[in-house]
Amino acid sequence: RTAASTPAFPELEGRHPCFSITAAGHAASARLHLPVSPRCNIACAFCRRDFNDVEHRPGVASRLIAPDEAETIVARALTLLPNLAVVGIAGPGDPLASDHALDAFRRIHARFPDLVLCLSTNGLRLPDRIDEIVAAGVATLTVTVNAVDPEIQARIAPKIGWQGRGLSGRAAAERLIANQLAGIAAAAARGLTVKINTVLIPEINEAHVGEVARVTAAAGARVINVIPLIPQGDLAHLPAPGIVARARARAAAAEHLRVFSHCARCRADACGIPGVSDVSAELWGDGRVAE
Ligand code: CLF
Ligand code: SF4
Repeated sequence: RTAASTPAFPELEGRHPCFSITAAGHAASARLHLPVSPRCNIACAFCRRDFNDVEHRPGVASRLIAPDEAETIVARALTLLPNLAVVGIAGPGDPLASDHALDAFRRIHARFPDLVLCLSTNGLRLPDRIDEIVAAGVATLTVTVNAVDPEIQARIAPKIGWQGRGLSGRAAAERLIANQLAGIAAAAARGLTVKINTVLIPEINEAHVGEVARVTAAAGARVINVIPLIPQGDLAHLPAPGIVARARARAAAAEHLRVFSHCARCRADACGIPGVSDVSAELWGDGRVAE
């Protein structure tokens, strides 16, 4: 076996579609996203959260669910998907900006201890919530880090809310990056497997992805997922990154971290194997068009 085909995480290969580096491992298990997190605490320029049944992208769900609905929905998903292995929370807002996600995870972990719990966050609240995250049973963590240079980051998320007040520009970027890196280190030290999601944004961070990988690897991340920008919101004027820019960014990242390359840019209420199968229309009962 070459290094490229050796699973990076033998304990997760075939048990987590987003931490399985091989295509076979990726397709062996399904994940459910619970759209339980109503708010966000930062303002990414490309973000456009919405509730609808038709768009297949992050930030979108048919409806918000309450934490006490989570167990019933997981039980129903298990009847639809015998290979369900992962329950993730990735929106529609940030899962650490309110208590809903950790409340839902605690309930699921108590009733279904064999499911892998997966949290995806912008990382602003990671350092101060890491104990709660571990106590809730979360095993895999994704932190979206789009820049480790405050000048670049300030163009991507110009504002954040921190400790009851708003920060903007360079001050916001410095706080976010510092918390992301401290949070990654704390999570890695507590035994979580940490993945980085980096949105590849033409003209802003396309030459910076290798540096993101280098710095986050040093902090304790194990794998990176380079996600092409969906041009929308305040970045609607930018092009989607082309195949050359994607390949270049992934090659630069690969110098420092394993690269996950099967990302399907999932909805916040997706259910199935990312990019392969989707039973969310049956699960949510909304007649939604499948992926
Ligand atoms: Fe969901 Fe994200 Fe966990 Fe996977 S999705 S919270 S790590 S269980 Fe996966 Fe979907 Fe890409 Fe996310 S394919 S958008 S990387
Ligand atoms: Fe949107 Fe996520 Fe950014 Fe919050 S962290 S603004 S939900 S993309």
